[in-house]
Formats: sequence, structure tokens, C-alpha cells
Amino acid sequence: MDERRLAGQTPVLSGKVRDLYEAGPNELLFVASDRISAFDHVLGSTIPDKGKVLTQLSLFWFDYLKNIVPNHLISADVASLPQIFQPYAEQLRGRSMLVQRARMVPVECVARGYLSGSGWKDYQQTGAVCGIRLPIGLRESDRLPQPIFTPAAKNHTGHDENISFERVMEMVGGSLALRLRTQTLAIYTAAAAYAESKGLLLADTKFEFGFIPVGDDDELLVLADEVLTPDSSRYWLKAGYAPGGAQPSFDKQYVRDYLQAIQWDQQPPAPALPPAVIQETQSKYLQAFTLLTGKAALPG
Ligand code: Q0Q
Repeated sequence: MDERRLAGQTPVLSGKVRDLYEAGPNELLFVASDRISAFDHVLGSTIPDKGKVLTQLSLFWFDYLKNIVPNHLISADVASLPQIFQPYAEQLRGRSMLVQRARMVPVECVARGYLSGSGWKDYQQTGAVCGIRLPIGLRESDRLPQPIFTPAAKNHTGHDENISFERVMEMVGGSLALRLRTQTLAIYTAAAAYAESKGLLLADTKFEFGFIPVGDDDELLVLADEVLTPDSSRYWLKAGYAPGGAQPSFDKQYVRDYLQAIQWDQQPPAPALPPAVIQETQSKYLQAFTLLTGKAALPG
């Protein structure tokens, strides 16, 4: 699907590369586009099948993790979508999920197994990440002694800001804060071990949780949003892992290298990508899909 959204339908929520549509009183339609963002900007080119790969990876991980944490997925079969979406079936096939509407927890639940990105920046400045003190002398991309919970929340400008566990407790209460940390680390640990067995290091990842109603007066905490995709996670090729500096992004390195080569000033409008970079990037997404799922091709 190109950068267009569903013609005639207005998303109830739109992100840079994904959209949410109303699909009923308790349902939403989560659609992953082929748009790609880099340095916080949506680029001028789409990557064919990117949205399908990311959706199929979420579906894979929801199933892999089903004994660890429930999730918001209802169905990924376009035939089961409400009638209003049937005219878009071909546009939605493979890149959409009908999900249960949840009362979202306003905390980005990030788990880190390695020191990278904002975690590396915070460590360089304070020796800690989200208030968690780390051993002295760690290098960029070093594996951490154990995975850490490093939550974030939207600040007043709408950007994610790392926050402490104490702040999470203030925001959602102590009991839920503990549940979020425990669940986040349990999911990360299981996913990272699986990914490493397939040759990929899961450096860090961001989960979103929400509550869905159960019966008349109960709620269930579920894993929502997309899960363990290259857009919500940092994946590195284990074979090339070399701490002491930034690692190549498994999926976006070609894009980043190109944008650096043309000396883009990171101001809009974001440039388009040359065909070779598009093809290489598409290939990397498909490679991630095959490595993790064992499937040679996307479903038809
Ligand atoms: C929900 N988002 C993310 C988002 C823009 C996705 C709200 N099951 C749910 C979900 C989900 N997933 C959400 N709300 C209620 N129930 C997901 C951040 C934002 C486009 C797509 N925001």
C-alpha cells in the first residue's frame, strides 16, 4: 500500500507509518502502511511490502507469546472485517489487524538488553538509564548484565521521554507499574532468546499495553499495538555484532547511509529514495521476516 490511506475513510488515529480506524463499538482496524520514517521524518518513498512484513511479524510474535501475555488481536483475515472495509480488502490484505479496543496505558514500556540510542546517551550523561545505575565503563552497544525496564512517556511536545520507574508509579500506581515492568521484561527475555537463536540480537523494544473489558466488571491487561517489529525494536545481525560503537540497523541502515551520503539536513521535505535503496531495504524486511518466522515468503 502506498502512502495513501483508505480512500473515503478517516483514521481515528494516525501515526507516521500506521493508522487506526473505527471498526465497531469495541473494535479498531490497525493498518500498517509501506511508509518508512527516518530521523523522525516520513520519507518521500515507500518500501513495497514493508507494512505486510511488519504485520506478519506482529502476528507471529502474538502467537509465540500467547502463553506469556494475552493480546488485543481479534483477526487478521480481511474477510472477517466489517462490511465497510470490504471494498478495501485487497489494499488491506496482509497488512491489517482487527483488534479489540483497549484502555491504553499511557506508558511506553521499553526493555533494553543492550546499551544503545537514548539509553547510551543517558548513560554517557548520568551513568544511569531511567534512574537505573549501570556498571562503570560500558561501551556503546554493550550487552547489559541483565535486561532493564526503561519506560518512556510523551512529553509536552509529543516526543517520547525516558522516565523513571518512580514516575511510572506516580502515573499508574505502584501495582500496575510493577506488573508492566514484570511483563515487559518477561516478554523481552523470551523474544530476545528466540531472536538470538535465529541470528538476530534484539537490542531493545517498545511495548504498548491496554486494558480490555472482561465480563461486566473486570478488565484484562493485554499486549497491544505492533509487537517486536523493526519499527518498534532495534534488531542487529548477531554475526556482525561489535560493541564499542553504533551497530548497523538491520532494516534501516541502507536508508540512513543514503541520507547521510546526500547530506540531508533532516529538514522537510524528506527526500525520495533511489530504486536501489528501496530494493535493498525491501529485501532486508523480507530477510527479517524469513529469519524470525522461518517462512520463505509473505502469505499470498
Ligand atoms: C491505540 N495506538 C498507537 C497508534 C497511531 C497506532 C492507540 N487496541 C487498541 C489500540 C492499539 N493498538 C489503541 N487504542 C485502543 N485500543 C494504539 C500508538 C497510533 C496509529 C496506530 N494508539
